[in-house]
Amino acid sequence: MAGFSVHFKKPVAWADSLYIHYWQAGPKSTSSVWPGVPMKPEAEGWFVYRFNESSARFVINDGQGNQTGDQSRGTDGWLDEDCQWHGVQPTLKKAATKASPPAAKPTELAPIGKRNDFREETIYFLITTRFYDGDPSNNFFCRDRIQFNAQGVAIDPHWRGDFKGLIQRLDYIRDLGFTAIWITPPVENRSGLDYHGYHAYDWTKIDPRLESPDASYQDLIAAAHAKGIKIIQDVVVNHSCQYGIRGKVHIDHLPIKYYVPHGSEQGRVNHGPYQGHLGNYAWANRDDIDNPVAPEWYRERHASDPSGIVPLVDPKTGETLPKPGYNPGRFFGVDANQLDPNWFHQEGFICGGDWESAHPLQVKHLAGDCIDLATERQNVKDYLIGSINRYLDMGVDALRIDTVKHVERDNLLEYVNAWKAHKPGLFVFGENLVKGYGWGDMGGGDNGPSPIRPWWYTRLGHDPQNPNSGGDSGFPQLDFGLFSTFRDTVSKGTYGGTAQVFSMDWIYGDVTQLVTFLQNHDVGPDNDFKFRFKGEQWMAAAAYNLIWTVRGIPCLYYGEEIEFMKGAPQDVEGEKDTLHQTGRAYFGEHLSDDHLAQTQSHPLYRHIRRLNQIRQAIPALQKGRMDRISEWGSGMSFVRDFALGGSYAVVGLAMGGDQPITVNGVSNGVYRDAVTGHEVSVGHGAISFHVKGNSAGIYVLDGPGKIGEDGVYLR
Ligand SMILES: [Ca+2]
Ligand SMILES: [Ca+2]
Repeated sequence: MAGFSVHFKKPVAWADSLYIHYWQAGPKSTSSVWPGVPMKPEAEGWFVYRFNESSARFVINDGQGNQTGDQSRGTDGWLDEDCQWHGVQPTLKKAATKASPPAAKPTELAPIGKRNDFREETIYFLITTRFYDGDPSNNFFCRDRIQFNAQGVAIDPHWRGDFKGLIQRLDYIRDLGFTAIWITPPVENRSGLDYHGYHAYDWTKIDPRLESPDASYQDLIAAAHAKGIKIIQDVVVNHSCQYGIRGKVHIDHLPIKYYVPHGSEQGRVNHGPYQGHLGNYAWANRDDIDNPVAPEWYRERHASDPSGIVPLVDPKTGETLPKPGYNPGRFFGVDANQLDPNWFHQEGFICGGDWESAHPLQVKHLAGDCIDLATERQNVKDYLIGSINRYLDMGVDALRIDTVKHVERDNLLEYVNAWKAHKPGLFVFGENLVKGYGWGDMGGGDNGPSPIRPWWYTRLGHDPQNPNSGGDSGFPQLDFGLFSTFRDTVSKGTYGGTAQVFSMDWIYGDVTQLVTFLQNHDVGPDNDFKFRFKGEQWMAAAAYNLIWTVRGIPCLYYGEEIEFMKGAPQDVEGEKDTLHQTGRAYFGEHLSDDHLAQTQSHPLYRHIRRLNQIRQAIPALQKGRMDRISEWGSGMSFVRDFALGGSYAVVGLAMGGDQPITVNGVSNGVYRDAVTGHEVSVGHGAISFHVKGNSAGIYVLDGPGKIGEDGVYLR
């Protein structure tokens, strides 16, 4: 009889119904529609589906975010919880053979499919290429900013960390207590400096410099889900790279392999790994643009003349190449007057005065390698929305949208809402970078108008002076307002001024969904807003106490837990800087088997780990409204009240020295401090307690008592 049966042992954390989504099934290559067809339950947690075809490719999923990697099969088989195939049904595993969790047990997590409110998560943000290298064979230098050692050998490839390395260090992130990972855009990029992913060339493909044969994007998603970790994909809607979009639109350039600087000749300049040319050094024909919609002459040269020496006539000027000193703009620049209007805006590049004005900010090109897409056109929407839908189908749990203020709000919400419609319950947040409170027309010394400010994107109204003219848009933002105040508060060893920012919380659609942070790959809380946190360690600890207890979803930037590259510029500054001098340096050495224990013993690592444990256990810290806020520089207190979830906590924070805390007007009952375990009975609406310097008091009504172990700061 034709056909075969697929049996699958459902992991305990998965939902109770399973589906099998298949494609390339049998000679007619039939496929199912996501999430596929239901599987039939068998005994002892097994499920079965019988194919009538001779073979098929498929994934098994629970329709709620858990799924296997891609499978291929043509005979009966049993796939166990570890995704190992067996020809006959394997006997039950003994519990003892399961891998044991690292040192201290991470907080018990509900299965991903049951975690439908993103406020329950905390986020670890990393630049995939700079985190951990699991496969040196996919390493790749960018064309710019190459670091050479004393012998003149290129070292520290920009594309270095990868999915394989990230999979190998998921336990590290989980041990630190994070339940979601925000990764930089994984789609294929093209630029002289594209290791971070923000110069997309093909949204439909994962960049091959991130993947390995046994560590695809799908493998990463599956491995993260198996550990209860959600994946947040970073998405750029606003712009493409300067070469256009593969298969859709080409931007006119000369092949870079014909570029010869003034005073030199072809092959003579030391370009390190790009010696003799400036294209893709790993490809025999040494040119990185393989766009099928490029003109015939370009494609012909892409496939021939590897060294760039056969004379080529520039079709635009009639000049013959290679020619030393010939206009670098023809190789590295973009002619804004020649762009295809079906795909790109036609109003040139952003200049000085445009930064605080909505229209130019939203239709002009951000930079030479960020070309502004015509995001209001249907073909652009279809392409971008459809491309990202595929990753949502693969199991991506949330999206982070880049350069939000460069796309008009209602236009951007079309994208956000389309993705949410495709995957109901999807969490999507945005990056609207502002240095300052960012209240726009609502005051606060802001030079810019509301329609380019974070709060505007969290709302639906159209009155820039009345946030309540519209409800919640469902598109929360990174909290740059709170971040900006850190320059004058925690960076100076005080909470003084923090209450000011919370007094305007009402302008946001839902302030509890903002994503809060101390720093990220672009900014830090210092006078110039551009360095990794420079302050004392205790200041950072006090900052995390604040971020983990006030409203919002905490997000940590990779390495903060060990003060990695403390004080370094977040990005390259001078003409000659390379990544190892910046906050984007490679982190992997701290994650090697030899150094892991040392990394995990850092006081801030222990501190953040405990804050995650505490927040994880107290719903009021995740979702409660903030009330009774009081702040006096060296201390701060407030209530977090999550009435719907029956969770209520009084928080006191102390910076520098010890602080006595008293909060009036609180609920009566027995409170227990999650930090010290200290118990207080309140009968007349006032609670008083003592907090040690740089620690926190987190007094939870009917609380569970002390959570985690004391450290240098929380004690
Ligand atoms: Ca690698
Ligand atoms: Ca734009």
